[in-house]
Amino acid sequence: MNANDVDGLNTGYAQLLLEEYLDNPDGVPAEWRELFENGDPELLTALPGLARLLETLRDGSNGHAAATAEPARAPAVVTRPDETLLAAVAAGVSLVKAHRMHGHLAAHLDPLGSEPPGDPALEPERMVPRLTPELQSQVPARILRTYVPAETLHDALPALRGVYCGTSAYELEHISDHEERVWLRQAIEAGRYRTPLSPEEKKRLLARLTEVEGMERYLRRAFLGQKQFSIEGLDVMVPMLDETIELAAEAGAHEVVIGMAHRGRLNVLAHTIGRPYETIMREFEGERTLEAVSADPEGGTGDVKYHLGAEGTRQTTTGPITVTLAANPSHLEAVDPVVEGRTRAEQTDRSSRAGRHDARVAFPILIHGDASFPGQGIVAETLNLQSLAGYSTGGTLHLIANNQVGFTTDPVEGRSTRYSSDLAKGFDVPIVHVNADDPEAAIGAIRLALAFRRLFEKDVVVDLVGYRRFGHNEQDEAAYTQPLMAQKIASHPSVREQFAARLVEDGVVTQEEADGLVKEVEAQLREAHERLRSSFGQGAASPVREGHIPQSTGGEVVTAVEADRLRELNEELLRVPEGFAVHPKLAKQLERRVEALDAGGIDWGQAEALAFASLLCEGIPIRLTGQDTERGTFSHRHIALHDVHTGAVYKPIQHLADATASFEVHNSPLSELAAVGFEYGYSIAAPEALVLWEAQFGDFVNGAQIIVDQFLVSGLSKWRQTSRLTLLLPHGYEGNGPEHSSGRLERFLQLAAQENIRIANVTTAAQHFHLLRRQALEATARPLVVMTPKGLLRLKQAGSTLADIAEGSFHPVLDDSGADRERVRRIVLCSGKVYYDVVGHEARAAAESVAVARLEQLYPFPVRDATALVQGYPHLEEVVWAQEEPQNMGAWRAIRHRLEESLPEGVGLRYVGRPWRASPSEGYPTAHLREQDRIVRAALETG
Ligand SMILES: Cc1ncc(C[n+]2csc(CCOP(=O)(O)OP(=O)(O)O)c2C)c(N)n1
Repeated sequence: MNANDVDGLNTGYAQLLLEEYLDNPDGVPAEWRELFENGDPELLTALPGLARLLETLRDGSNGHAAATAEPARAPAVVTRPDETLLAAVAAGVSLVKAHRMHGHLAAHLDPLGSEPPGDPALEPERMVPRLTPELQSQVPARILRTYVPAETLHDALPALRGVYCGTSAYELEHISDHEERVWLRQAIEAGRYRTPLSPEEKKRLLARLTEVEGMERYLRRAFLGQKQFSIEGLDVMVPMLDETIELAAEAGAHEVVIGMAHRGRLNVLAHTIGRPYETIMREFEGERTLEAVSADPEGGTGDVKYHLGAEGTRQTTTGPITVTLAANPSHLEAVDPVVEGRTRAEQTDRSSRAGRHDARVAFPILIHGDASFPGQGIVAETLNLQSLAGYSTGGTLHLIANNQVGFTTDPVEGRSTRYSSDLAKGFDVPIVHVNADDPEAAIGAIRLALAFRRLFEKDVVVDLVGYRRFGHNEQDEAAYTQPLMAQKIASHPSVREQFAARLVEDGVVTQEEADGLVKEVEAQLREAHERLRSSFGQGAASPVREGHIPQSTGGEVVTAVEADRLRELNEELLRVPEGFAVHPKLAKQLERRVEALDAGGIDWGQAEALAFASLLCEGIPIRLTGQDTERGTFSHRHIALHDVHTGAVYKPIQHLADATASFEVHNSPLSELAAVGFEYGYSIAAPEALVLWEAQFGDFVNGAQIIVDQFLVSGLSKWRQTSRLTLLLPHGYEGNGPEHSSGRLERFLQLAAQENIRIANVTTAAQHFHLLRRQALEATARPLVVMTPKGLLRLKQAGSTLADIAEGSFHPVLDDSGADRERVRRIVLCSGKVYYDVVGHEARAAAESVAVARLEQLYPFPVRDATALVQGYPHLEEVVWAQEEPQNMGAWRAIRHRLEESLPEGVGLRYVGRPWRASPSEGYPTAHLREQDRIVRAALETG
């Protein structure tokens, strides 16, 4: 090592290494060890601070010292005063380090006063040598590399205890990024974000806490026994959100998107979003109101008041900002990825190429429960999205509303780790714990968190430790299960009471002023309630409306695209930059796409790419994600090309000359739940975009069942929230066993009602083309679930011609074009890939009285087309529904009655397929083949 090697390094870095060295001499690179032990005059000239320190050190041993769990005892071989001092320096450094690492163990985080466990590493008396006050006074703080204001170790120690073991605590030493760690240490120890509040700020804070408490108390009195999931015990959350919004706006956000559960939600609705008290009370009064109707669409079910979403505009010192509270189901934490997706959509400019992402524009906040944060896997899945290029939102503020109990479950029953937040440590994010009874510390935590997010664009966790003043809800008695805690809480003054008392004591407000605030808030609430009551019976409340969710979602859309246009797009989709080397085998496959336009045989991948490209030129942005989706699980898509020599990636679809919208495509992490939740969130915030998520195999979509059940299919009915989210679920029986066969079509059909979603299983590339375009272009947005093929992706017969896509349109039903109508007595009706098994079977030729037709759209059931189909055969005797899925799965049970309704008098309906089965398919390929053969023969066999 020479002086040149340290160009750009500063003394700080060298001293950090020295700290490491003192703690563990083998833990630093050999050249630095060499330097610390033997010195290098040139280098020492470059780093004078270090030189001075080394000089002191070289007078003694290597100075290594460590805390010990043993009680203090005299060091064995301390003979010279210098050596003792040297060892004291090392012990001092260890103490600084211990406070950073373990200070949280001695912090006073529990408002209910439980004693922290502490840690021996934090105790100066346990150090070797024993750090007497005299010895401490001889150690200059400057060489301890701490940022607390201090002259010596003696005054640094209480300062460190104040910072790390007070009502705030920090976990940051697990962070792998050195710069982030150093920044956090500096910010925390220098108290950069714990600046004392001004008297004005304190008064405002007291007023806010008074509003928060006042509202909960009023609601409890006025609506005795009704569920409100009171915030009390975590009241300070509302001023923390105020501060967050203020700082987010200052950093350039125009929207804050919040996801939270039941706890404190009504308070957040009123105070953070700004919904008038009346509208909240109206829901308690059970009146159907304008607001209630807007959340309870015609024919929809609506939802309970603590699930409803809301949006408001807040004034900040920087200007107005939109604050959105996402609607969410009871399923705790399920909204997390939805909020992330929503935020990402807000942050994305979708006008060209790959889209432009600017994380400053919107800010996500997730408020978690202390029991649900460690318990629900979706939290980990969501945390894993934070730094992925296709998913990042530039850092989320995670606020754990930690009331130290989950319903009736104590923390020891609910998690295996000390803190509720521990999971987050694995995601390299800082964690700040703060006592909810110290509002100033809580505000300080937010200031630090937001500064960190702004600088590093990463998530931050604030674990707000409070309590729950009452039961889980207002009908529960907390003392049944947490009697001691309940007893403590009963005599524990509220945060408002404590803060008011402090401000009175400090002379910031008078007792009269503090009491006056309480009266004022109560008067406001009473007035709002009276206004509401007097509006009853005066026609202000809307009458109950009977009705239905708009049923006509099948509007006419032109999905065909001119042949010339398609040729141009096809060419552009194959164009790569000069010198870009596509894998030769792949290049050959892609070249076939040129021939296919003339010779036929446009396959799925090509049809899809053309559908996407044409939409981009019509200004429709597209976002496509899924596991390995860029290539496609079945190697059929190849939307991203990789240079075989350089590894460079090029996506021709992002370079179309006439595109006026963006094409985002990302391989997703190996997640279904958060991955689908994210896309759902994205799709509701980007209603103009075609957002698609592809399952690796359709079977895996059940990993996202909560998002499907609670958002995708029911969001419209509950919250009037719908989207164009399109799920591509590879489905079809090809002998790959129980887990690679079924996209669980039956589940989606069971969940389909009131035209909430669309479900299709198409059999040609052209149908896929038209289906996708229709989904993007139709005026009425609805989620679409597509059972996509595997084998058909390249099956010749499933390929299409240029004319099919240039002139055609989407057909919900495909008739048998080769059938002799006079001869046909039976229609075998099927859906999806089994069609090719039927028409390709050796028994097909002999079955002349059989027509084979396809149901391509399963929901909404195409009544008109199905009726026309059967009416087209004058001598029809029966319809056989043939499916490869077991009888309790697939489409049969959901569409049986629909088919019956479409059949003329005297025409029978019969089922052919696998029998009732507990598992979707056979595990053995030969058993599969035998079963497929049996099904097809049964469908075709006549006489
Ligand atoms: C996925 C899921 N499982 C179970 C429940 C039932 N449940 C409702 S609240 C609750 C306790 C939540 O505790 P915590 O996360 O600490 O939030 P708190 O209610 O204490 O604010 C439970 C288990 C639920 N809503 N969601």
